[in-house]
Amino acid sequence: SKLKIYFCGSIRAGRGDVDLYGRIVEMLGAYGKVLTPFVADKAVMGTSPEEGTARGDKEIYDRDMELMGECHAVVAEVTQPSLGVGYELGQGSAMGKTILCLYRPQQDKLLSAMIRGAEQKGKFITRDYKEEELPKIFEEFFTECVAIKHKDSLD
Ligand code: 6IA
Repeated sequence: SKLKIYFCGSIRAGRGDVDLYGRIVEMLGAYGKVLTPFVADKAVMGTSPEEGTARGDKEIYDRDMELMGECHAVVAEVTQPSLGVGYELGQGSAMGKTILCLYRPQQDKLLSAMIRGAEQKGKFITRDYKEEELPKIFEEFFTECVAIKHKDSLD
């Protein structure tokens, strides 16, 4: 079976990074199955009335928590602060998931201490990055942190 990856990115908190999410999801595809492709779907704005009715919030929450329970690894782009992403990271951490947070340093801003301060070697990692560094960061994360724990899930 294939490694299952839960990708987190801002939806209702703002879609400014959605194109980047798309490139990340594509890169993650080399390591496993991304359970949350909708995070990178440009058609999903999170704010349109149709999205509010087509799928109730409780349904979204229940489904996402089920997927979180199933995954082997969590990757989150945390530059655009999002309540949903912060919540997912807290839940994933409580479930013992191996987590990588990706942050693009911004002038006059600091990443939440509840993310940066959650650091646990090999288990909850935050990386400051530039996009061109992502292939190396993913290679390290999946070989050094995830593969060791989920040898049998890797192809
Ligand atoms: O608070 P935010 O909306 O920024 O939270 C974003 C995070 O919550 C993402 O990482 C998602 O995993 C999750 N999330 C938030 N909204 C949705 C959602 N909306 N569907 C699935 N996961 C969500 C409806 C889209 C639907 C019409 C296809």
